[in-house]
Amino acid sequence: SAVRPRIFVTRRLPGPCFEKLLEEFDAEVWPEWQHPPYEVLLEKAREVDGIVSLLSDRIDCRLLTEGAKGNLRIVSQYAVGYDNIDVECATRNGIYVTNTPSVLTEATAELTWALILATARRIVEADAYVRSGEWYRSGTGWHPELLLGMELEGKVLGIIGFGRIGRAVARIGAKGFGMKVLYYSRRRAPEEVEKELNATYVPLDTLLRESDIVSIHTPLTPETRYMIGERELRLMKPTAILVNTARGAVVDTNALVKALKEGWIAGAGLDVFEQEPLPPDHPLTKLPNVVLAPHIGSATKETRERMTCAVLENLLAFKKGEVPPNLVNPEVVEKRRPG
Ligand code: 8YV
Repeated sequence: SAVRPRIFVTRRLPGPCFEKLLEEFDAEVWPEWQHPPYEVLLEKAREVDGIVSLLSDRIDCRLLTEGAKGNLRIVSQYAVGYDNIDVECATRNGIYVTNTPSVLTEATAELTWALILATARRIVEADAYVRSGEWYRSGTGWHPELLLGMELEGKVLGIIGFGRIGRAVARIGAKGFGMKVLYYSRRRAPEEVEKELNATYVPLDTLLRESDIVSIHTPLTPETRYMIGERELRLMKPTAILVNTARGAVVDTNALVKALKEGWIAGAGLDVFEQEPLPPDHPLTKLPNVVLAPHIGSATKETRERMTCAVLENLLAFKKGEVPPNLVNPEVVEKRRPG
């Protein structure tokens, strides 16, 4: 087709689908790894038909409204989460918002387990102990109480948010470690799913009281913001571990620091933070019972390449005048109907 829609792409993306994207669209790619300043994004929004965005790009109502006065009709997000986008405002302005679900489910579940295992078995402390020469110099060598952790086999796994990722994490816990799964979610899962995953739907407080591992897999919404605060952390077992690979602001970070310092819980594995990047002097970086990662849940070569293909597929459907496969605001379809 002759018409190549104009798109602004806020970062170069990995994999062969990116080459295809450059062929199919009149694309301008922001050349730096640092996200474009808001003013640049705003200016581009006025000029293009579509934007390819990341979580660090603020797609607010001002930008969407300005864009809609021009030709902006799609925001294709390179992520499953889209809390950086004012979706309701996009809908009002007849703009499609799409994401990249499904392709990153296993990668995120695997990273979740990496954090659970690393926290439970104190892998970061262990690595530092060996590397620093402290083991060599200790004078004790191996001893029966060196770096004792928590066993997972047969323990209780609490999953908050039982969508694709939450269920994948549950499956590994149930099948791999014989864990009993408790979950809390907006909606109850079908009975077959519960049966297959050895999972029981419980109120949030019950989950917090009874779980040995609590893992968060909700999107960030007004309902989930600060869902886990001081009250919730105090309900958890002192031996329990909290893991977050979803969004930092689901947890009240100050309350979490207090919980870890004062021993209300035993440890935490964190891939996401209220403030990203996490400043190096943040209290979380001073705690030995915490394992930290720089938001790498979906960061496998395979997944990141598939995410690029998902972005492309959404844009290609838009180009053909079809409804994109991963539309997050289906209400917009009505709005866009001519006449
Ligand atoms: C992305 C993520 O890497 O998909 C998500 O919601 O958080 C990650 O997969 C990140 O959001 C970059 O856009």
